[in-house]
Amino acid sequence: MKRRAALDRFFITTPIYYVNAKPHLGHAYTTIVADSIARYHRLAGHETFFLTGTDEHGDKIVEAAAKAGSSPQQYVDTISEQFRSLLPELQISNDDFIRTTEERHKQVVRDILQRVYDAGDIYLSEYEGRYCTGCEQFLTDKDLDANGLCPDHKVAPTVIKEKNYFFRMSKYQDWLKQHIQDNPEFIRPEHYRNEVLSMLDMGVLDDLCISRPKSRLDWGIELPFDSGYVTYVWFDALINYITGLGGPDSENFSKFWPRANHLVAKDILKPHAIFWPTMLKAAGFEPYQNLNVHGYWLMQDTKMSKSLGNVVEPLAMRDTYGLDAFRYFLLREMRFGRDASFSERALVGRLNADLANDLGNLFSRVLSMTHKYFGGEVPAMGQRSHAEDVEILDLALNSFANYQQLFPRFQFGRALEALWELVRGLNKYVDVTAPWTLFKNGETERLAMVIGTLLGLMRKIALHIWPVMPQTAETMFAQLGGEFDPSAIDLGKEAEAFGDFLQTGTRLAKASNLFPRVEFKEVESGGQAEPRQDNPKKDKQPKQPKTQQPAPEVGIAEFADFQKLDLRLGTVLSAEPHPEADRLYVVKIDLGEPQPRQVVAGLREHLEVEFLVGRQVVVVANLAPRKLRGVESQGMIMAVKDKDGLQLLTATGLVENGSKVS
Ligand code: ME8
Repeated sequence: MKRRAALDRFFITTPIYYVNAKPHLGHAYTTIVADSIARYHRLAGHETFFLTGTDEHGDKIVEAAAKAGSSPQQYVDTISEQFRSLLPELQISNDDFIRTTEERHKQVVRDILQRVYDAGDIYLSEYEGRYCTGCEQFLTDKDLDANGLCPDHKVAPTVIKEKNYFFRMSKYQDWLKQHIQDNPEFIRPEHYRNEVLSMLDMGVLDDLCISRPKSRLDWGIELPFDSGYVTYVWFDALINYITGLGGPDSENFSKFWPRANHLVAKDILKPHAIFWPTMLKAAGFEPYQNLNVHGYWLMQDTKMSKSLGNVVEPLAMRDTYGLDAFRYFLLREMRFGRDASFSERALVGRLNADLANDLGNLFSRVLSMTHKYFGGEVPAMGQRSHAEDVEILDLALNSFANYQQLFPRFQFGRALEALWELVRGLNKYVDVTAPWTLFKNGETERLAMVIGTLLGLMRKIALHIWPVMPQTAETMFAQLGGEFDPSAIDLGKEAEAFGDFLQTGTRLAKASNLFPRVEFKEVESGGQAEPRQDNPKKDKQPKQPKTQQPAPEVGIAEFADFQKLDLRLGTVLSAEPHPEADRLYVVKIDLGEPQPRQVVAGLREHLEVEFLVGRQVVVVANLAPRKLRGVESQGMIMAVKDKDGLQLLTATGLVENGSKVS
């Protein structure tokens, strides 16, 4: 096979994930997006480097290791391996996997710290601030919610006062603002760029505390200029993007850095959009090319996160629905940059509509017709004489052009939609040209034209979906009698020149059902899909969240109706998981009565035990007792929900337990 010369280069990174819990769908999503974009660039002929890895220093890791009863090193080795071993399971084609505890990384961090120190941009000072271990960041008033808690982790930050080293980040504020203004694509999509610009407009950027005294934390990279301190985990972690290329003096760094594309979710916008470019500038490097920011996968309106525990297991999804269907769904369903709710029902819907009906059907019907009418060989095509043949080529030209415009700009949903216009167009083309009638009427030349056009365009569809569904694309290529060799393909040319349809006489494989339909069954706890027939691991099916019921109509409540309600404040004493229902807690509340009240509450997907215990909540105290999955509930905790998740109702200050709401 002839190889193309590399026309361009591309460097894509995922965040390096904290090893304080095992990977979930959120991590899988970012990594699958990075993989798809890396594959796309490889097909486009670009020399591509794809880096992922794990972030292994900091308080958060030390805490998690202590909880697990291991040493930090043992702990990070175990969890990092869980992240690494997930990659082949999801067909991730990364070129390297970086761990921040590796020696190669420690050296690069020290080298860069020294450069910034020598440039005079690091100084020692006393500092007092509020630190959130979950975020591994000091938080300001603006960062906290109305209750003074970290909005992501729902905990009050710890006040810390100590002498530390600081990076003169404020010095680069004007430069950064100018850089963002001059480079509209530097942070994308645009609303995140605007968010960063308004952060920069809000006031003077604080200098960044970049050290931790060893007396408090010694799990980190020692500062090269003071052995009493280790490096702040974010300063250490961001530098992985340079270590992964081989360090600042490596050939790969000079080759790939100008095309560096970071991919992150909005939770880590600030470190990537503000800390990182200013650190690079101070160390004497160019900024990265683009920061690509996506939204959150939500579970019932709450961010899916390891600290909240409301996570979906990527491997369970793969086992139930097949890897490519899962990958396709993630890219098709989330509008890049916006939040999306994860639902297995929607996944099943997509699988059946787009994959089984549209794509799978096209392949199986065209392949079986080729076998029936031409003995399974690609027929010789004559002249294109009919309007519908020209129209379908026009549609194909448009569809591929749109796809190639949108995909590299991270607009995956729209890119796939553009491709599916062609898939659906080809199914229609089959219906309109009716090959079975052409066969019956002996119109062999016309039949060859129709089948040849279909096969040729199906091959092009297969190669365009390879970035998202590599296994499926390779199977399709095999069915079309060829082998998929990404290095021999020039995606740009494929979209314009249609002279390279399948070679006459190529033998095709027998048609097989690429995507069997999946039934979605309503069960008590929501819905569950019947697994694919080829799935050996049925027992791994995850539970589906309950679908939302329509809100009951709200009528007028007379004052007397309201008076019937006995709402009281009480402190949560304990919250235990319900033995029979994984969404419920059995909560004990001090309502100022001789005995604590027992309330069964559906808060488990939203709030942690640590968050609940000690908190004052509003309880409907005169609700008739009832049993929920076998456990008696003597009231109801009041909560409120919006797009950002669920919050508990409480008073603005502490009140005596049992106080009545009026
Ligand atoms: O922040 N929806 O690591 P992390 C979408 N170590 N994506 C999600 C998600 C969700 N609900 N939950 C997690 C860190 N992610 C640092 C990064 S980089 C120099 C250091 C994905 O383990 C998403 O990519 O908390 C998010 O940015 C990342 O996991 C956070 O991973």
